[in-house]
Parts: sequence; structure tokens; C-alpha cells
Amino acid sequence: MQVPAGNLLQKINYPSDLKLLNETELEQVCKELRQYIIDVVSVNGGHFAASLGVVELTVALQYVLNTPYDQLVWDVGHQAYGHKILTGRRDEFHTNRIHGGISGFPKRSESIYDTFGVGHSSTSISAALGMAVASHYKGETDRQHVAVIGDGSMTAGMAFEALNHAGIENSNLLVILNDNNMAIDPNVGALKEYLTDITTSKPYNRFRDDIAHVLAKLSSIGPDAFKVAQKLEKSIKGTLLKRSNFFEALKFRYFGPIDGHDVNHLIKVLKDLRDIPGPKLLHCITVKGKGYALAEKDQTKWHAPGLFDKITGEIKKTKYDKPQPPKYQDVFGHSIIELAEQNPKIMGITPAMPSGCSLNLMMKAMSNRAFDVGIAEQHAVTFSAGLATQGLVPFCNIYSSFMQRAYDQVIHDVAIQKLNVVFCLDRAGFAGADGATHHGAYDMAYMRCIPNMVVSAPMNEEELRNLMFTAQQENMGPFVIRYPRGNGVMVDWQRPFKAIPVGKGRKVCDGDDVAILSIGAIGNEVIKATAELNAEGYNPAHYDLRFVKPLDEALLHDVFKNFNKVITVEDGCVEGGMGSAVLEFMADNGYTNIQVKRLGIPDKFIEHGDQPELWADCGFDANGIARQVRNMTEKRNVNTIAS
Ligand SMILES: Cc1ncc(C[n+]2csc(CCOP(=O)(O)OP(=O)(O)O)c2C)c(N)n1
Repeated sequence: MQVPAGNLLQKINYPSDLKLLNETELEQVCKELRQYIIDVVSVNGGHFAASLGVVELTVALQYVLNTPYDQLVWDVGHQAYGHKILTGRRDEFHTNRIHGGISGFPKRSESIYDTFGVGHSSTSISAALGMAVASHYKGETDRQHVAVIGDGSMTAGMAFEALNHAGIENSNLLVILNDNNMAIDPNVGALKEYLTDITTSKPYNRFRDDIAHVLAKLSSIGPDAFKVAQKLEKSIKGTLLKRSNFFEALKFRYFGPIDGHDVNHLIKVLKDLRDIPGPKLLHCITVKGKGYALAEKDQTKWHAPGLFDKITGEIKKTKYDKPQPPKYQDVFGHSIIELAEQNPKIMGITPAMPSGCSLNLMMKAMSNRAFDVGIAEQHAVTFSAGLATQGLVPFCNIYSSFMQRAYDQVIHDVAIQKLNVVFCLDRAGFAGADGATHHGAYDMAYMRCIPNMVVSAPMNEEELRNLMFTAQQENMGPFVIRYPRGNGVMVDWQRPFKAIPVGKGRKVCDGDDVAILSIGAIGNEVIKATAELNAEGYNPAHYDLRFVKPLDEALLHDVFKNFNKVITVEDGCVEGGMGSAVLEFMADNGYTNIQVKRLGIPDKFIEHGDQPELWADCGFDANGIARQVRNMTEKRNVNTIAS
């Protein structure tokens, strides 16, 4: 739904229009930009609180920088709605994250103002440094390169790796640390405490605002004056800050902390920093959700609240008269507590997604046994490996697409040592509106090729519980359980735990035209397709493999001995996934003359949309599966189908 923009915002199509305004008008621009984000996100959904928190920063950056020549890189990109609106996408913003609409994250193919595609965190400093070094190499010494990174994203190893490198490159790089003390949940770790220390250092803060200004002035006089000022600056910072400055130790020039909501002051500081050479870090203090009281108060809830009434703040939830199946993440969250009550060895680990994966329930119930380790997937895996060496059973819950970060740790630290780490991969399959960066498309392919690994996917809530129960038994070794975003299919899901034999699939229904092999929750689309097909006179059999590694060889022999038409269905990439595993089994066992069709995510990046829209686009929703069966088999008289 299109909503009107305020009087000034209406006139800003590009940053060049913003630059025509007087500095005195910028507070009004911020007000209108904030209101526009509230108006559109309340009726369209999407990330909310993070963009509200950087409104002033966004306006100030576009006012001072010469984008797109100057390179502005947003970390994660969930806070870049203001950036999108000011850079040519105001009138398309109502299509944000909707199937066929603009992306919820910066994307190079969408705009020249989007300098780097994002979605996963902590890449901005590396990317901006790469750009800065390229500019230096090309002699473009006037070009600015700015990375805007949140304090949450600063906790990741990649951010530290980039700072470490940037400190010794004499390139034109400004890192803006957007410090709101939050990730999605409250930020964690020692760095957060360090940042709070600096922010509250009174003697230093009295002095801090003038540093950038004096340095900028002296650098314009000449290199000697600048060097003297630098020395002075160092000794003052050293005396006034309680500890030595972390960023300065990495050879960054540190400025701030400054108020990230004072647009005019931000402009003054950014102009000064433009004139100071070398790597610089500006520490901005902002409030996540700024300007929308409820979001300021409950920042986690308003990170991405869904649709809401912007006046009352009521978050719109579909109302049902009957109880509904739970979200898979909540089945995980409750079941791990139940299991941990029975098994004292169980621990829970999440890299910065406690409310996203529902480990927050265990963190509350058993605070000494559940850890949010920050946005640190690699560390989460190796930390889990360390716990496992001591006989504990860590459940390391990581979204499927974020697990891509920790691949070497999975192989080197867990699988080779055959450690009993349970990887719960939430958001496996299509993630929905977050799009290509977030789809959990590859885990079956990248996990099933690792020796010692068990790779499983439950078709419903009960199976998820049983797989969790199975995985925590003695000497199971590394064990993957992948499950999707969203709700399951069972209202009555809290059933007693039962062990599932590893590598054992199951027959869901008999048939004789064609065998459909599925894995995971997408099997429920097969059930719908089968019901539709039976009514039309087709009779497919359906098997749920449950494990893509080890495969249920007995089940597959049975299938290939009885069927010469097979369809595989997976909510994962077709290349290298479950269907590929089945083809390998056929080749290895000499099954020929069998027609196999693999349905799943094709070999291209799929954009955003609702899960059912994307399944349909890729031909593996119930309709697509039914269509495939019709193409491959002959319709028979309904009455001839055995009941
Ligand atoms: C590698 C990776 N892990 C997890 C996430 C999920 N995630 C999205 S935003 C976010 C919090 C980011 O915090 P911060 O950088 O401080 O930004 P803020 O939302 O506070 O503005 C997280 C954990 C992600 N995008 N990428």
C-alpha cells in the first residue's frame, strides 16, 4: 500500500535533492523520514527498530558524502530503509520484501547506491576496506569509504579480522560504530561492556567533541601540524580514558562517542572526519527504535514486529477459534528444556539468535546451561566442540544460512573428532521475505558430504522432538537436525520422546504409479498433493526419508525394485541435495531404466517471497508436485485404486 511522504521528503528523490536543502531543514527531513518508515512498515511488515535508530545518521551521511561516488556500506542492511528511501526508492518502498518487490537489504543489482550486497552481518568493514584499497590503487584519493556497523555486528570475528587489517592499510576508511547496546536481543560480551565504559567516561567526554575538529583543521595546514596534533590527541585520550583505547591500539583514530540523533552535530563531525586521512572510527550512540515509544521500550519485540497499528501499537496477529500448531522454533525451545531436565549433559548455544530460535526459554530456565555467544557462528561451533570434549552434549542452534559461516569449524573441530555436537539448523529451506541471503538452501548438500555426520530433517513436530531425543543419546557423534521457519502441522505435539533408529525412513502411504521420496517438513506438501491426486485417479506412494545421511538403503532398494518412476522432493538445493544422494545410490547399486525427477531449489538464487509463493515458483508446492506426478504417470479409474 502506497502512503504519502511528508512535504520535504516528497521532493527528495536522490541525495542530490537532499543536498539542496538548508541544514536548518534537516531535522524536519529526519522527522518525515522516520514517519514514512513507520507508516509503510506498519502496513507492510519488515525490520523496524534498527532503521528508526539510524535516521539522523542516514540523513547526515547522504548530506555530507558524495554518494554513489563515495562508497557507503551498511552492515547487515536491515537498518538501511532510510537509505533506500533517500536513494531513489521512496515510491517503491511499499513493495519492500514483498514477492517481486524491492529487497529488504541493500543489493547491488537494485541500485548504484547499494555498494555491497548484505543480509549476513559483519562484512561491512572488510568490504569497505577492499573498496578503499582499490580506490587508493586507482589514484582516487578524494574518494570516501564508510562502513556503518552495529555494536552487535562488531562482536563477530570477521569484524575484528577487518579492523586488524585496516589498521595497517593507510586507506581512506571511516568505520561508524552504531552503538545502541542491542543486537536483536540485548548485545552480549566484553566488548559491549568496554563500549559502555567509554561512553560513560565523564572526563573524556567533556573533551571528545573538539578532537575531530582540531585534527581536521590542522591536517589542512600541513602534515607537520597534523603529526603534532595527533601526538597530543593520543596523550589526552590515554590520560582521560579509563583504559587504553581498543580501536586506537589497532591503529584506528577513535572519535566519539557522539549523539547519533543530533543530525546537525553529526554533519559537523562527518565533515571534519572527511578531511582526516587514514583509518578512523566514529562511535555513535543511538537508540534502537528511536521515535516510536513502544519500540524504544521493547527493542527485541520491535526488531521485526510484523504488521501493527501504528497508533495503538497493537501487533496484528491472525486470530483463530481453534488451537494452532506451534512454530518449529518453539518446539525446539520447549523440548530442549524437557531433555535437559532429564539429561544433565545437555547445553544450549546460540550465536545471537536467542529469541529467533527460542533458546531464550532455556536461557531463562537454566541460565548456567544456555549461552548467547554473540554474532559468532564459528566460535559457537568450536565452543560447542570444546564442551563436547568434556562429555557434555551441546545443542548448537544456528540458522541454516548462517551456518555457512562455520563450515570449517563443523568439519575440522567437530566431525573429524567425531564429537557429539547436535546442530539444530533453524530456517532450513526457504526463509521467506528475507530472501536469497537468508534461504537455508544448501545445508543438506554441504553437510551430507562430511564423514561421521548424521543429517536429518523432521516432517513434523513429533519427529523434531524424537530426533532431538535420538541425537542426545550416548556416542551419537555429530548430528544435524534441519527444520523450517514457521509453524508445524500438529496441535497435539507434546508427545513422549521416542528414539528413532539412525538412517531409518518411513513409508507415509502406499501406492503403485510412482514413488515420491521427500525429506523434512516439505513432505506435508506431498501429503496434500497425494490427497488431490488420489481424488483424480492417480496413486502415488510416499516415503519420508528422514535422513539424507545415512540413507535408508533398505527402503531405497524396496522403492527401486517396485517402481520405475520416482520423484524426489526437498526444500533445499537440487544440486547435491537429497535427490542427488538418491541418484548416487541408484548408480552405485546398478538401478537403471528408472525415471527420476528431482524437485527442489534450482541452481539459481531465489529472491524473497512467502514460503508458499517460493515453493510454487520452484514447482515443489502441492500443486507443483501433483503436476509432476500427472506428467509422469497415467491416470486410472478412481475405483481401481486399492484403498
Ligand atoms: C552472520 C549473521 N548472523 C546472524 C544474523 C541475524 N541478525 C540480523 S540483525 C542482528 C543484530 C545486529 O545487531 P547490530 O549490528 O547491533 O544492529 P542493530 O539491529 O542493533 O541496529 C542479527 C543477529 C545475521 N544477519 N548474520
